[in-house]
Amino acid sequence: MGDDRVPGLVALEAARLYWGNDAWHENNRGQQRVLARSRSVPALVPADPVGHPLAAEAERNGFAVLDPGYRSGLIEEVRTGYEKLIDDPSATVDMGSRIKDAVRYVLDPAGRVPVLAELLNDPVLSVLDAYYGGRWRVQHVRMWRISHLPPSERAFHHYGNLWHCDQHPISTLKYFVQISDGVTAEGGAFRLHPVPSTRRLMRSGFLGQGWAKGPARRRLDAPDRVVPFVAPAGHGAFVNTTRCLHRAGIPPEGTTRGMVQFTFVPAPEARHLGDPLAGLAPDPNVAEGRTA
Ligand SMILES: O=C(O)CCC(=O)C(=O)O
Repeated sequence: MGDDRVPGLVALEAARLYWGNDAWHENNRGQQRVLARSRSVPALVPADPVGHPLAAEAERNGFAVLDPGYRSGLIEEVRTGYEKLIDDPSATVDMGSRIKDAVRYVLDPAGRVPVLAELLNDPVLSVLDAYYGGRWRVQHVRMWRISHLPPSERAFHHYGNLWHCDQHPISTLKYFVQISDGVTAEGGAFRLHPVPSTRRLMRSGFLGQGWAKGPARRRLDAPDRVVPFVAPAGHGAFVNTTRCLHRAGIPPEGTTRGMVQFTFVPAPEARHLGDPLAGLAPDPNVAEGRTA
């Protein structure tokens, strides 16, 4: 194992210094080209004016928070679907890496809760159209619940509770929809470092999965740098989880936090104007025996 790991770790350290994230070269430069090509000839002109500034913000800082103005009752319907399923063992899978039920995913949430499709309303679609020049597709939809972790478990990986960057291509964009009410920065809020702060941390001692030395160690949880997603239920956040260090907060004892997440990737053709979730297969990575 040692022989394989050394070049891997060297390449990863080089990516941290050069790109300021944990993705490999082809996932950075190659995907910059993909995005530049698809934006150069937009396939669709976003119908909603909210799209361009938020897409520009997502490009610059790696994230953009929006209130998509969902119709009255939509989030309650999503939450009803979530609450009906989340304690049903035949509809969920526990995927914690040490305490299995620390994180529980709904199997095929888009199929079981069809109202999730309405979360991709015009303002959301307009951000995606602006970001991808109209050429994108949904890779998967996830819905999960995270639970409290006792202090003795918090240094271990359970469900993205340690600071990390994903290793997806940098053209991947995720859209998180807050479905729990009362999420706080001290509690279970998802949180992130904007791209400029992530780059500084990567270049000043970030070592991976919550580990850091030197200046990065002091700065990882600095309240003036960390952006907590504390918007009320029904707000959304576009996040480039490859370019932004991020982690889940730990919900206070006796509480849990739910989330819906859509993952988007570039597509060769313009998106069709129908339901973007039509024909979407269940996510193969949400399955028994896998970990979050
Ligand atoms: O806030 C969470 O539940 C963790 C999300 C996360 O780390 C991810 O989607 O990569």
